[in-house]
Amino acid sequence: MNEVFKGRLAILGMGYIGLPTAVAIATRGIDVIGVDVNPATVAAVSRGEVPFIEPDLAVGVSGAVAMGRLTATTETPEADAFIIAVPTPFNEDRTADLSYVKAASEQIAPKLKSGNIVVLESTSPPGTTEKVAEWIGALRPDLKMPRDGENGTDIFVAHCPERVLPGRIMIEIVTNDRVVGGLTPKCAEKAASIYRLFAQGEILLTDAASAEMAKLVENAYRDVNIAFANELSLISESLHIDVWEVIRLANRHPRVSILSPGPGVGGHCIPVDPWFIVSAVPGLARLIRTAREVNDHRPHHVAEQVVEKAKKFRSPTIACLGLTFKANVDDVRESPAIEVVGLIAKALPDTEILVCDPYVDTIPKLLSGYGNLRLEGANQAVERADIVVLLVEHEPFKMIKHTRLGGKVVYDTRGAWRQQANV
Ligand code: SAJ
Repeated sequence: MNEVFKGRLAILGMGYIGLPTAVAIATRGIDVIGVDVNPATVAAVSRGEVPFIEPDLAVGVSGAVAMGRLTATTETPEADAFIIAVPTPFNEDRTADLSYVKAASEQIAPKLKSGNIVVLESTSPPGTTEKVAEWIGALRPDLKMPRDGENGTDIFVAHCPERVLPGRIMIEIVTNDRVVGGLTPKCAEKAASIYRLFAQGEILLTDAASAEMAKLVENAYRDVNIAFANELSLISESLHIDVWEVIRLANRHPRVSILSPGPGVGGHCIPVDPWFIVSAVPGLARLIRTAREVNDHRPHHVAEQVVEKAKKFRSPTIACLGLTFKANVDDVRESPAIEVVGLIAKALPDTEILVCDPYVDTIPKLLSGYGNLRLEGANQAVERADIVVLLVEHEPFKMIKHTRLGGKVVYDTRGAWRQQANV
């Protein structure tokens, strides 16, 4: 009981989750081998560099590599434990695309020895951890894989969903509670021994399917709550009431805590994970589906509002502030801000649109087809614009003085400037 892992550990996927996890474990004195299919990522990690921005990660990676505890390779090595931290995007029909998880399981299979631990961290629909064991078992009939109600196994397979918030990953990876769901109780216990190395939060042991579902539920919960705020925004707009004031007041009730409306819900998790629940039980997940639809509609609504405002000008210049999926990160995956900009650019092909983001230095691929878009510094863009649309509340944008917005039409989709003045 309360065993702590010793040995060599391989992590498949050197992305937003795999790399911070590698650092957390390597800095506890364990040899960690990071595996990635992308040679550029492997080269960057081997140099002690991080191919994306996340506070405090760069210093962690360079330290772990300098200590010789973290190495990276494209070839899956032999190890005592394997963590799978690869993406689980969705297919066109919004079912989970498990091809990366399957590929990782099949890469691990030939390297396994009796007593090894395999942990799936990727967010996955219920039943995926069991599939990992099946995929491995199919390639390694010589190994006994864990089965419910059966004693003894050669390989311990478990799910430990990542739960860290981009922008706070290096803090939350240590402080968050961890849910560890095993295919058998012994699998959960073995997998927990890895997280005991660095987790200061509680480690909650359960079965694999409950762990899979708990993770999906966490993100669906947030999605439903953001949808509520977004719906309030629509309702307030039509009633000519300030939604931010309504939320501020309602949130003074001891049991009310409404989230913030915005231009939509982005990132690689919240717009994706609730669909894994919907696709598992389409007839039952009505609220979860509706929340997804409400949030997916937001960029369209925001773009329509901007187009309406533009009609009041003969030849307006529009500044769109923010391209990433949320504030203070450089991640543009599933970014509603990009969708809004694209919709405006399409609807107003003759209008000059200036886009700015301190974390983005080239026009994202999704927007490259629009000739009326230009990347610009925020100061110049605000200066030149007739209409200023705040899409992401990055810190530097929040600092823009309201006096500089005077005389312009301002559309603050995040409510970030309303504390300054009634803009
Ligand atoms: N958003 C709003 N209004 C809000 C809060 C967020 O519009 O009040 C928007 C954001 O701007 C962004 C999107 O929602 O576009 C998602 O941002 P987020 O900060 O809520 O979440 P993520 O995607 O960065 O991280 C989430 C987290 N899940 C929960 O908080 C339940 C994180 O803990 C998970 O580990 C992560 O998903 C994941 O990887 O699953």
